[in-house]
Amino acid sequence: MFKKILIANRGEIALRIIRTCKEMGIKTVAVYSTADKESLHVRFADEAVCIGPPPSNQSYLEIPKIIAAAQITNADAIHPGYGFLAENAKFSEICRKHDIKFIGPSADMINMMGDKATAKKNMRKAGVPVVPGSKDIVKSVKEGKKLAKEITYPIMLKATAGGGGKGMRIVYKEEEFQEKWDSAKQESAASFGNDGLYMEKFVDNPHHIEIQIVGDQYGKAAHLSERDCSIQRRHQKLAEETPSPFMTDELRQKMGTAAVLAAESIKYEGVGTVEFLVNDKREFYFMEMNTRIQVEHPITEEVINFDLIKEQIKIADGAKISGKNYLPKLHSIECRINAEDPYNDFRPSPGKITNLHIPGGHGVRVDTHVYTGYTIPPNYDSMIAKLIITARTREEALKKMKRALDEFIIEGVKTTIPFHAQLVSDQRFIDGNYTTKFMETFEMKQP
Ligand code: MV4
Repeated sequence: MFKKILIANRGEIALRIIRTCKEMGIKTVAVYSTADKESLHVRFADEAVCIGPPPSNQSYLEIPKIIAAAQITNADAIHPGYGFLAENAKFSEICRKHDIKFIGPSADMINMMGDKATAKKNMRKAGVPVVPGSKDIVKSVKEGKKLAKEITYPIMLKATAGGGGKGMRIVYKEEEFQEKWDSAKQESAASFGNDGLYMEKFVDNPHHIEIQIVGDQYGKAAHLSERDCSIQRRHQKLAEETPSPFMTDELRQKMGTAAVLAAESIKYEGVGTVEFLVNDKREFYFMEMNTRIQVEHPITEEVINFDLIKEQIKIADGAKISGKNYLPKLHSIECRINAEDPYNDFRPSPGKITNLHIPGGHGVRVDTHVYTGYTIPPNYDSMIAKLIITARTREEALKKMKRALDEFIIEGVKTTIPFHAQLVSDQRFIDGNYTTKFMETFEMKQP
């Protein structure tokens, strides 16, 4: 087993990884920018190395500095967390070349899943349901128009190097094909340095349901059931839950099997998430595969009583997985608490937390790195805490979530707590009757 793991990340996920490492008797190394000098991940790691000034591209994204930090502290593995370098194939490869175990997939695996058209081709070959569309990148407008006619409009153009909605366009009729093609290519080239586009039949009003999978180095994979991530705003997840209120036992069995098939077909190693679009007829289609631990992993941990970070570290160290699939025994909901103002278009609100009270009680978990007196730097993602509520039923979980949100005190900055309090009081949400379109018609009631 690893003796010392460097966590190439910050915030709540760095703390989350340090916690599991401590329980496993593994030493930890934190890396931090000067903006994070007073962060808890620095405080609770066994060692800490300053890797530069606040901007991410001069600190948390600086591969040479992170490798150097691992070398001077003699770390034998690096955990990338999520975001930053978690899905950076070059980083995975450079770790391998320096004989430092990257706790995540190989560079080839990251590249394969990072190229969306290639990922889809592999999934289709493996027999995983995919949205009807182009077999690969669309080479010209002429080819695109011909294919669009076959699969019928509306269609979606998507950036192969994309994800998270960038470089994506819906084309409703042939007349607008050229203009949508040009703008998707332009945005994709600007965002990813790659303007390759593929095409899919547009799935209207979909649910975003993802399946957690684990795979070991011996080609075995298993699933840990679903997370419904449909509550999103501008492709940012706001809240997630498991089980999905839209799920049925039959659909879970089919999606779980498809996700395991996806993982085993590419010999996926580590923890990963297979994202699906699900339409109102409960037909599901492969969307993307994420090769990292995700922000929302705690709700899965809570309903199957499992430490996913521990599993990830053990797999990286060569452990075999049991191969057992896990079904949810409880209900868990996560609200992402961001330092943003929900009454002002969710604009970021960094600054000093002058007073903090964290809710507690049965079934309440808060994953956070903030504390009273902590100053939220403006340089990074605005998420400051995850409030995870677990109960026997969805109804109980919703009541407990409302109570916990009302008890959650964060003063000195604006937060999205009032948004979540209104979300869990919204009849459509309470009825479990929502899709990815929910936020388009959600209005914050003024205080
Ligand atoms: C789609 C789609 C409808 N039809 N593909 C959004 C980002 C990326 N994950 C893929 N996305 C979508 N792909 C087809 N063929 C609708 C979306 C989509 C979406 C998907 C999941 C969660 C939120 C979303 C918000 C807008 C669009």
